Amino acid sequence: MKAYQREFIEFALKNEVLKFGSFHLKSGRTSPYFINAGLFNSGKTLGAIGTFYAAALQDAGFEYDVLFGPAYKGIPLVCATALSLANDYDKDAPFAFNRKEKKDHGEGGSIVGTPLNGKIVIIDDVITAGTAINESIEIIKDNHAQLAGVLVAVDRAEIAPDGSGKSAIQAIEEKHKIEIRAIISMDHIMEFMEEKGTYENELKLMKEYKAQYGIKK
Ligand code: OMP
Repeated sequence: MKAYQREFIEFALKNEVLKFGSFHLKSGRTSPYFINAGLFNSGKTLGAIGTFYAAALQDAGFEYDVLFGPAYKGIPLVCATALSLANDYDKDAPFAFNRKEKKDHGEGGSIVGTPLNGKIVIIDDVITAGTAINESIEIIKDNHAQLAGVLVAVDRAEIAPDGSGKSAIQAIEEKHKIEIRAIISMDHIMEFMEEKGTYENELKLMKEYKAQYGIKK
């Protein structure tokens, strides 16, 4: 685990973005942990999350023209990432996001910001079963742009609910011939818990959840 990944976990715990307990997921699964990126909800926390995304984006080495943050949670994330790229890496990355409702007056269309042309990297919060990411990929296709990669904060590393036995990420990577990168994965969270030694019960539940829904490597 890299230093920024450990810092991200500490930061997420401190801001209760990462919580342990019992959570009902969109996929119908009941998870012993949850990531609520909506809690990066102040200037300082958003500034910090931007630096984590930018570091992970640099690490990923994607070649891209535009960063795309899907509505709603991806919008502040893509803005914060672009700001950190400018401030910390002297990179002026164009970015865009979508409206959930189509506008038929004024400038029209559903994309706000720079047009979705060329190679696009999606910046989003969490991947579980891949539903949200697949919706974003459709938007990129509808705009005749090319998908260059996906960056999320957390890869929950779970098998897709389609019965294929593949991970949600693997299925998307193979279908679109791209790479999906994350600041951290479920394994990093578990490694952190092992290191701390104070999460005995929570870690046991994480292991059980992983055995049931985790990707088989
Ligand atoms: P999928 O669309 O199944 O990949 O789930 C990803 C979405 O689920 C995220 O964009 C969130 O809306 C939500 N989610 C979280 O925010 N945090 C989690 O830890 C788990 C989920 C989830 O419901 O799976």
